[in-house]
Amino acid sequence: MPRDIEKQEADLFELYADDPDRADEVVFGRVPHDDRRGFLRGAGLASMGALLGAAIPFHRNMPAGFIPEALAAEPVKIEGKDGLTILNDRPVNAETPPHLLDDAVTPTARHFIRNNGIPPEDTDPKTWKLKIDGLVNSPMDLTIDDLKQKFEVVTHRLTIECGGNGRSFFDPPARGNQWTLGAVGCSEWTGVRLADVLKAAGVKDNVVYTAHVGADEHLSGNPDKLPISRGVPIAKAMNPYNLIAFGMNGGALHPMNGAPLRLVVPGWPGSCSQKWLTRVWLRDTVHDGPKMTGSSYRVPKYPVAPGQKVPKKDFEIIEAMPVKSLITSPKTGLKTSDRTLTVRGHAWSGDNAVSSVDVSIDFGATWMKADLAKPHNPYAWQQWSAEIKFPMNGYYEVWVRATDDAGQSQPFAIAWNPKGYLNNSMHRISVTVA
Ligand SMILES: Nc1nc2c(c(=O)[nH]1)N[C@H]1C(S)=C(S)[C@@H](COP(=O)(O)O)O[C@H]1N2
Ligand SMILES: [Mo]
Repeated sequence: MPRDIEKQEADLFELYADDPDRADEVVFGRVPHDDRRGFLRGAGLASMGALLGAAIPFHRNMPAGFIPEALAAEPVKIEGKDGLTILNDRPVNAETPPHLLDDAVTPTARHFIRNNGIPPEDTDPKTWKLKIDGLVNSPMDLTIDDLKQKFEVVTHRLTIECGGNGRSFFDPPARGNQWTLGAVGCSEWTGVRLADVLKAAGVKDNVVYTAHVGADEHLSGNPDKLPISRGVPIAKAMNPYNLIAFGMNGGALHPMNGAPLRLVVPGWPGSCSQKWLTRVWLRDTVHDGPKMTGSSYRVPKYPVAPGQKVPKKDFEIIEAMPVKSLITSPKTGLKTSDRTLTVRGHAWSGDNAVSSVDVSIDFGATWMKADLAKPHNPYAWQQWSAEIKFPMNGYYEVWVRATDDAGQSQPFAIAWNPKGYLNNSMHRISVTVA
């Protein structure tokens, strides 16, 4: 058994959450390159027992590959969410199909969910506390009312994209949530500027990095473990578009999107935007909390071939997200008798703005410019549209490619990396004209 799997065995709960197939393999001992699974015995039986919290008297009657009801995914309906595709229910992870992301401002019901742990139960905004500490002149303990009274309240449209969006297209595959296209959204967030709060606390000269802490629980239930705690270099933290947000689209934050308080650090991997925020800690070193080190939210410093093994020391932390675009209308698979078609969607690029969007209906041989709107504010995704004329009936693909103001454009092929991050290859849809 490879060593990394052995290590994972220690935390089967996490493995079931992260990669049910692999967990299944560990427990049932599937024969490699074979769909038959072994019987539940030995280490597999012990692991399953540990997972269920009890011995299994009739385990001999359990069919091979059987997932006990206690672990089986129940049909999930997430209150206040609509049309999302659920990738995992412990922890909850759900993405939005592209055609449901058509609005310039992503409705709360359509904003994706990426959870690494179990959201807190007590989320009363009246008693919620945020601590600002570490290398500051005056550490602060703030309620949400304090934030509203002491600092300017602002509203911005801010794009949040998970670093692993697009992972499902990796070949060889990468472990983790198999996001397709919809781990991205641009809601309208209301809050106070992180920079204003940090300035009020007095940032010491030797601060290098922030460290973000939330109130969600580690999947193991161990209260001493955080599911995730990431941070950003202090220069990025002071960007005026980072918000400590208590409002989403004119209402409250959705419980799965961090209610009652979260960070929104747009342009960088969504993981920087700590939900259920309880603490921002300033440090004189690059933060080393859970999911900051190893290969989490890190990519090789140099291009690697698909499947290539990369030593951990050659990974670097992902900073700005790459230029990307989506076709949100029509939905892929359109059958139409009309030779004229309007296609539209959004485009965004990390810390940059998008300067042009092009579409192709001939597999990239020729491109035409789409109309592109300016961002509503920095870090808001930009709307584009194009009117296409198909020369004759038949099967077409519409491809879209955005270019940002730094001259960076989207590739067709995926720049493969071991954990499946930063897939900004072009989005395409199929259209049949008949
Ligand atoms: N406390 C906490 N904050 C978190 C996470 C989490 O698991 N716990 N997930 C992060 C990741 S990986 C992403 S992509 C974004 C997703 O934000 P959303 O769920 O509101 O869409 O939240 C980030 N903030
Ligand atoms: Mo993420």
